[in-house]
Amino acid sequence: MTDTPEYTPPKVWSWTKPSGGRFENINRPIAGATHEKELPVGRHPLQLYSLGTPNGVKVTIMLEELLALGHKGAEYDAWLIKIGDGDQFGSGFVAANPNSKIPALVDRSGPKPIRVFETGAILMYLAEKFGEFLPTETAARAECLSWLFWQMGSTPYIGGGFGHFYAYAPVKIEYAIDRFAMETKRLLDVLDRRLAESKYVAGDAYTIADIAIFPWYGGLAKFNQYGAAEFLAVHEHKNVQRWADVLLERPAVRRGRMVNRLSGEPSGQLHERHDASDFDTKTQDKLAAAN
Ligand SMILES: N[C@@H](CCC(=O)N[C@@H](CS)C(=O)NCC(=O)O)C(=O)O
Repeated sequence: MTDTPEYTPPKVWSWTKPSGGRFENINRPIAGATHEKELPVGRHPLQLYSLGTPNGVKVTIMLEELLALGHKGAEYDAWLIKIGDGDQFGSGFVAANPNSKIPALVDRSGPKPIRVFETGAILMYLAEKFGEFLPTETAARAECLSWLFWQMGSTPYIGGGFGHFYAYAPVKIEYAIDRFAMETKRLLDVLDRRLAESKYVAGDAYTIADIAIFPWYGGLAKFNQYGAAEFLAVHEHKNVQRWADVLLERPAVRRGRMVNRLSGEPSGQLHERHDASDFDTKTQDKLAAAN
């Protein structure tokens, strides 16, 4: 292991200097709003405030899947929350999600708006509201929820652990990268072994477990997330590769990946979605051609 300077933690930690790294401007040790800003509200029953990160994409895939099944009540406005600019600390967003993280969903279909935050909760809420992608039989439901919460619990080790120290931290710390690369490889192996036994994560049916897991593990397997595909040898996880290919065939998965996306091919970026036709007319390539 390479040497890193010794650090002796003080008795009581205090916020004396910026943390460094790619997200230092938004990292802070306190919650709550930093400024007054109402959230916009569109015409659809569901209002989504998000960004096209793996967590954001879980919800847009789910909504596009529900719409593909004909659930008109799943029509949604997807508003862009630029976390790099601190939009998640506006008062309206904090009212929708006191944790100041995208995505946040507000269901305005009933007499009173209902806020839902945390992607596991959002996926369950939508699955139960529309009666889709969450089995009702006891054993199948338990399997689906087990994998859904496996994703929710495991992914911070990938994003906040591996991704942070491999790609974003201001220094490369061998101990931290090894620690989280080990865990990320182990998690990929957990998923790979599961997918050796069944077509989808929770069994024969496509569920919210696949929808939650795909943006993270599919991102590593197929989209060189964190520039780490070679480092993590993701091609070795053959069952994850097979499953990710199957999901990528789904039109709703492809559409969901485009919504609120700010990077990649202009034709794959739909910054905001307010109508199904926006996929044909408002992607960044179309908007540039029209100007
Ligand atoms: N456990 C949360 C995680 C959400 C999350 O980490 N969102 C990130 C983007 S992927 C975020 O909003 N970060 C902004 C910040 O940390 O200030 C969920 O599943 O909804």
